[in-house]
Amino acid sequence: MACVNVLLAGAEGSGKTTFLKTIADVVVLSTDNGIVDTDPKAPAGAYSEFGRVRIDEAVTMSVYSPSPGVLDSMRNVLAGNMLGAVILVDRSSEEGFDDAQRLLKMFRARRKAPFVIALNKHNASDPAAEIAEARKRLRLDEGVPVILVSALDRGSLRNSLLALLFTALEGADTGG
Ligand SMILES: Nc1nc2c(ncn2[C@@H]2O[C@H](COP(=O)(O)OP(=O)(O)OP(=O)(O)O)[C@@H](O)[C@H]2O)c(=O)[nH]1
Ligand SMILES: [Mg+2]
Repeated sequence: MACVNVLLAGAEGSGKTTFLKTIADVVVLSTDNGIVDTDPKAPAGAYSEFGRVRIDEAVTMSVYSPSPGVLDSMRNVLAGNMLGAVILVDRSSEEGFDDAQRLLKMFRARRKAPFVIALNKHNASDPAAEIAEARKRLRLDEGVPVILVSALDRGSLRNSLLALLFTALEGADTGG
């Protein structure tokens, strides 16, 4: 059984906690006061949410979602054995894209780790336009997958994790 680490990053209110609660078998919240059951309302101060997702018989993913303050250190800690990141974007607010842009900048600066964009709270009536707009606004390279998700829909979240897995495997194949 392979277990890979994944970073789930997203601005405040983008849906990280909901994402984890929907897809993970177990979700815990780690704070300075120890590990406690997760709560949808984030506590004050630094914390990290963690969930384990069984993809199939062969692969389990450990998904870490740190609070913004600890994102930087968390990424360093995980850099050695992190598969990549799912960057969750709240599509419904103007700030959602700005926040995502900031995260992307920080992420790209550090390491060429693969990532995918998970577009949450989108308008499902025109998926192609949603994806095209996100690509343009986030200035994404061709190879970066954009997945439309709902943090309440397990299947869509699974798709985003699978997209990251495939992207990382492609990168490994080509040495990139
Ligand atoms: N309808 C709908 N609501 C969502 C979805 N994802 C998140 N929400 C709602 O958006 C709000 C914020 O979601 P959270 O999961 O708490 O977001 P978060 O990223 O953990 O936020 P912080 O912990 O504050 O950074 C909650 O009220 C959720 O119920 C979604 O896919 N669809
Ligand atoms: Mg949260």
